[in-house]
Amino acid sequence: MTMRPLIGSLLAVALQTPAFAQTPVPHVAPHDTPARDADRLAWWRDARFGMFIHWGPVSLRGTEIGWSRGKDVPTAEYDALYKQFSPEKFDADQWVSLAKSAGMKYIVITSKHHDGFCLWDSRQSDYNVMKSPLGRDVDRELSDACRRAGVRFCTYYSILDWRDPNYPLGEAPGGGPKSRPDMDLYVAGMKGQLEELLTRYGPIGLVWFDGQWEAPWSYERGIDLEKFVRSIQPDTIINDRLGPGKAGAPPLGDYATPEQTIGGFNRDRPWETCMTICQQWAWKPGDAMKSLRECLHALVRCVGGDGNLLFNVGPMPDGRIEDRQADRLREMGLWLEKYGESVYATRGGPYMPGANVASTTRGKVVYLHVLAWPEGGLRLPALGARIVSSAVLTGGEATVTQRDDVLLLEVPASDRDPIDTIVKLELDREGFGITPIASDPVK
Ligand code: JFZ
Repeated sequence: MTMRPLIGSLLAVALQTPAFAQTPVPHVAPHDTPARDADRLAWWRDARFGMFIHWGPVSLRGTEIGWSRGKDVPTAEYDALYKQFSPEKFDADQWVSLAKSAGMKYIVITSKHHDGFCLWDSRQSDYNVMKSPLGRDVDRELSDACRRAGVRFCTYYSILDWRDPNYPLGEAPGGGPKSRPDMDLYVAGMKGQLEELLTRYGPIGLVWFDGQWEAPWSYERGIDLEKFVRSIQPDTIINDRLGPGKAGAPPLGDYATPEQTIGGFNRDRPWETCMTICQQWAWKPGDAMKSLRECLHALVRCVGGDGNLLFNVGPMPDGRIEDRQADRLREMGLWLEKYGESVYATRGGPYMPGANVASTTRGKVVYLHVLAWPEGGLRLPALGARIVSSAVLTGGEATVTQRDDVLLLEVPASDRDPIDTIVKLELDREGFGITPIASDPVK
């Protein structure tokens, strides 16, 4: 079963005529004015923290989605898993409730990963969840649950498709080039699927493209895809994985996507680290899971760098998110309930993340996140602003002095939080206006 191209292309194939003239997609500049771009990203910048969900029939095997096809799991076996996919405990409201209790403001689900399986009722391809024993539209239920809860629904979509015969490449030993690929038909089918996702599931917060790196795809195709998405939902945010980069050409999409690593401090190009709470993107029994310290430090270092964190869970084959992952997320949510003012709707800096410190700012407030304490207290380069007052959000007292060009921060050991001591500084000016400062300790 391959993706059915748009009707026009089918007619063209049937009539052996040049591709049937599709309704021209209105030209929409991929990047509007900077103000328009900033407006589109505003909710996302303030949100700072999202849930990534990698799920599909592969959860039945506990191996990696897409990448284990034709490797850990023989291709034919992998592609037949959907016939056993019956996650009877799938409850979208439970997933959304967990995301909210974690303090996550948006959810991105793998509507279609590299293996081509669709988690929605796609008319373009029968290889979809409606043909599995579950027989329910996961994107429908999740998007509705998100809307009920005030969480943004977002979709991951893989440009490559190692299963679809029209996509030239496959990812499997011996699965190499397909016998009769047709990229034009493939792209027509892809646009048909994106049109389904962008017209039937309400406002889409963002489209998280992926699978843009293989030879059949190009920067130019990425530009075309960005225009296509914007022509349907101009307010949808799009990440940078629309296509490979191109020397001398502007980056694609609205933001960069460092993967499994904290992005560098950058206030100009928006960015979001995507990271797994365990090791694997899709569920794996017994997979090593990050400690609360690792999870919170990832979040604080992202926001301190003026970026977002898209944190991934992999639901089990029965549809549940395993308890230990859910518990870790709830621990993060409890921390955010107490200290979220130092994360949400802040910008990174003025101290750039370093070994011991990250910082965020909003208005005339700067939040110092002290993640480790050097001997003798913390000595940072001076802020170049007067400190009107200070308080330790995590409890206790701090002594903050600025002399010459050194800011000295002392908090008694008994008042230091083992994960993150947050010191709130009120300044005499906007923190965002202070030139970013390296936070390496000053002698
Ligand atoms: C991609 C996916 O392949 C991965 O499964 C997951 O969805 C992640 C969020 O995004 O990660 C990649 C992308 C490219 C390579 C490896 C992993 N690569 O080129 O080797």
